[in-house]
Amino acid sequence: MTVRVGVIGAGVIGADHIRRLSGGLTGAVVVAVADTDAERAQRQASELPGARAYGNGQELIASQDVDAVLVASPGPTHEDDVVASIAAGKQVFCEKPLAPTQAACERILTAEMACGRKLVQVGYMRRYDAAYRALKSVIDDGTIGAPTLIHAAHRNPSVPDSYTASMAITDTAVHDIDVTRWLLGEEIVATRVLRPRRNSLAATHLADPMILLLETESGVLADVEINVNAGYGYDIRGEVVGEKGTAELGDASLVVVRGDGHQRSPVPAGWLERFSGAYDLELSDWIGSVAMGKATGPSTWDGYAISAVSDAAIAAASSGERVVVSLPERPALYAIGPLSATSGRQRRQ
Ligand code: ISE
Repeated sequence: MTVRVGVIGAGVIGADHIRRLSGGLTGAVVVAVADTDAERAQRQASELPGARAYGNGQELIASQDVDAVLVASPGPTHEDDVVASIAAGKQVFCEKPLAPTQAACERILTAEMACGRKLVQVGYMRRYDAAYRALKSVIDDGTIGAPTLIHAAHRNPSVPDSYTASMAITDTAVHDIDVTRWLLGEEIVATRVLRPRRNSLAATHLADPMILLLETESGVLADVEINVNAGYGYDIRGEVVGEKGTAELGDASLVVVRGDGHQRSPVPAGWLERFSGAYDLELSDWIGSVAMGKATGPSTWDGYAISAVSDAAIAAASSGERVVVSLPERPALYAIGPLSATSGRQRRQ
């Protein structure tokens, strides 16, 4: 079966997903492109044999020519298109965040639970990254013993002028929130935001960098540097400290150059470069899940649980206090199955 995909949002990540689905990946064809910028939608569609441009996502979702939907529009617009895809009974890949607030994610969760089957995969691609999978494997096999601490850094070289202060949490830190939950197989119960001296090179409306503290069910503490004006490159760090040892993400560069008394290795320029392999694998996984008729990977529950933490982190950033995360029990529809590379480990006893 070749999955006929409709893509909503032809911006940077949407165009990259179209390129992947139309180029190297097998099993899918992009037959429709929607964007609020009609010219951009038309330009993308014109480069895809037989594809059609749409002015909005709702028409694309309703099209009989579309088997599955990929939502890559800005986060605040995700909810309507994901809910419409669920109502149409179509599997949908939604770029992160599922939605920028817990309330919006709850409406998606309610719609999918009413439908009675999982149709949504959320684009938390780090679960498909080879380095993060190797890190998770070391934790899961007990090599370092029970985790106690995580030290992480999420550094962007810069961000566009459209990047708002809250996006440091709802658009950037959400990856670290998800990967902490996934690596440890448990939820985050409280958070705090610490602010160092502000980076004078950051845009005046951004309080950058920050330290996001995440406290998990079993008491693990994760400290995450969120730094979106690092300048030198796109640098993702992660070290898990266990009772018997530590495990750390390896260096992202593939080469070390030595000469004239120095050695140097390149730092990725951005997230598309650093996580290229992960994007391929997550989309390939999604296409396979559509062909099988069963959504896998990061679910609506993951998107909802992450939004609960990001809402709490936004409150913590404002108050400077520790904020408890408000999260109900995980519904049966989203029970964690056997250990898998993307669903997370059984809850830590
Ligand atoms: C962007 O939307 C991403 O998802 C990147 O992975 C993240 O590093 C960046 O900060 C976000 O703006």
